[in-house]
Amino acid sequence: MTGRRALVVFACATALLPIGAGGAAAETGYDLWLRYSPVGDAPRRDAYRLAATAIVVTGRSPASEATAAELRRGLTGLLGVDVPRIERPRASGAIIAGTPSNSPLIATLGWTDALARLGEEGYVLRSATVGGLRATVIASKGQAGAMYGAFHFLRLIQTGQPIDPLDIAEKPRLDRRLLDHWDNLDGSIERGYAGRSFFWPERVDDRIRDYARANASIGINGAVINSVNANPQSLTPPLLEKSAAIAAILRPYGIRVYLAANFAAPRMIGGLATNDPRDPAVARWWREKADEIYRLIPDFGGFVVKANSEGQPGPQDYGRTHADGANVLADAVAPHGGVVMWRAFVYNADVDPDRVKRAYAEFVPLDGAFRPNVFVQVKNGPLDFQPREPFHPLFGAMPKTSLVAELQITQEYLGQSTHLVYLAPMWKEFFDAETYAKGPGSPVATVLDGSVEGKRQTGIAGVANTGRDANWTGHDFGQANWYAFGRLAWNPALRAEDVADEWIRMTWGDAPDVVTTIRSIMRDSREAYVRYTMPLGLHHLIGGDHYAPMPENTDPRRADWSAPYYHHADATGIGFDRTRGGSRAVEQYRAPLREWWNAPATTPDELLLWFHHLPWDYRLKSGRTLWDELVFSYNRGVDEARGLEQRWRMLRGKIDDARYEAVLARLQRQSADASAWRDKCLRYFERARGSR
Ligand code: GCV
Repeated sequence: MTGRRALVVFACATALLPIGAGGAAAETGYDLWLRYSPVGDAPRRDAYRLAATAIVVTGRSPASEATAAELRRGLTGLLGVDVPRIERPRASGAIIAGTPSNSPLIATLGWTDALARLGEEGYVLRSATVGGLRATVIASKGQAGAMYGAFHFLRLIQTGQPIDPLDIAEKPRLDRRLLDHWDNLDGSIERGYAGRSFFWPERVDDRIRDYARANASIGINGAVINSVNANPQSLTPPLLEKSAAIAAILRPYGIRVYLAANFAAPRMIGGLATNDPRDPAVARWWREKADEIYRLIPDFGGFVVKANSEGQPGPQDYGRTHADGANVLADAVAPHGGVVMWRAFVYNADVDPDRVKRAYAEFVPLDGAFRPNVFVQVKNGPLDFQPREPFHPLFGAMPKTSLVAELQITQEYLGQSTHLVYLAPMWKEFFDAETYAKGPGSPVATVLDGSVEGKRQTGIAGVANTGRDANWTGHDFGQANWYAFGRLAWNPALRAEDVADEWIRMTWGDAPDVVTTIRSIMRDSREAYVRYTMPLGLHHLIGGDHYAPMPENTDPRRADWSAPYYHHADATGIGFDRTRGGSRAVEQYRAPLREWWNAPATTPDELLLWFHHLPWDYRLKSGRTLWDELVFSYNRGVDEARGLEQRWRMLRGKIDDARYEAVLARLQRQSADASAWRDKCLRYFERARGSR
């Protein structure tokens, strides 16, 4: 990855195209938010140059080398002068980065105890006098923390912040911050919209290092490199060696490899007669497999498992529970410090009357039955990554079990890599949702970070949207969702607008009108998407490849893959009755939510049809009838989609033409799609309404 400036310095032309008509050098998007383009404001740049004259990283480990290289690349690109790496500060303005153990200068500062409190990944960024000279110290107990601090320092310059004086201390709120790649071993990607996998071509792909840099810059520390619909071959020796080669590239950047495991691997690749988790031969097989993996990948993170879900094998095939299944793998990796992330995305082989109740029903009774190194991995909502869902009722309902939240960065149900939808507001809605697990003041974020239930192991996983497309994510704005996921995984309390602001300045430049316009587009995009696709709590009005509107879709394979299963639109009304008079799904939430959501009047409009089947003439808080409100929402969404496109057009000539045109083309398609969604859904519902 090279910034515009770095093109000159490092003579590497991967990311830039010839100058376009707009005057700005065209960009491919490959550099993501690490473009390091020169600071334009001369007085500010001069101040930065005085405060950053040289880099002092004395460590020689691969992690230290990577940190030093990034500082050099970043500072040289941003400041437009060579910022050399030296052994000792000779003048003021040294950037000293490292740990007390690999930097004698940092060791003498007396910060060791304070750094220990911030942990291996926490860091301080502080202006200090070192050997009588003014310097900036980036210090951590661990090498990963020093690297995160270096990226933070670069981000300050990238976003135009002051760097002298500095006194910043940070540590992540969640321990395991993973990207889950649904990458298949044949190089295809399930729900991938940005080209093929860079993990599973024949040879180890060069871009993995740049992927690692990008992840380290936002604090991602784990990657599940194969799909949860796991091919058992991933656990065979040749592919484990390939995983080990990938792990070696990721390791200096503080990223551990995890693998999705197929529960039937003992039979399918081990030649055993059973996969029964209570069978000693099965337990031995998993132990030996774990030992083999750790010989190749000493810092292997662990297994992610999708079991008894969508046709995947699992412990229930043998009359055992999810805890039995998770524990046999957990025991295998425990001696090596590994973990198991056991997914709660389950729904019955026989279709339930209300599919969203299934995970809670299966997992709550198992609270306390999982080994300490098991996480139960729970999607943000109880259905499946819809544009809007209530939070999953398992959050706050398993106090004795470590939970990992699974978010989806790839926009399977949100316009894929064609629609511009900034997902941070949706994730914030999830983090901030009150669970009432311990009364008021127990939002999902406090369940996740362990504070509300006293949990020590924490984590979050995002289903990645990356592929081999030049710009990694297909849509240039898909990058924003990757970025925002990492930043919010580090600290769920960050504001979506602030994260957007950072990303825009680093990715598109800091001209005020560019920042303001893009920020407003991003801010409005998710709600617009909800309005023109599935407003008022509607969900799953879709089928096929999960892109186009299909409210009529009836899937012969399963009723709960159909749209009418969820919307129940007919002459009497529309919506899924999940109240006590209906499926009783409200009972899975704590009081007072279950009371509020049991009655339409106390259910927020955004979730109305998730919880209620209401007559068409039901009157909403707006004073409009339900039908009129639906029409109003769809029309408003269409107008807003057009508004995104119109605002983008104001940026012509202000950003590089290549990315301008690429985004414009997608926004045009998005406007057209928004109208198609409205027209199809309203026509369908109108017919249902009239079928009295
Ligand atoms: C990996 C949804 C997706 C599937 C995905 C599944 C899951 O159903 O459509 O592609 O499979 O979720 O999360 O396991």
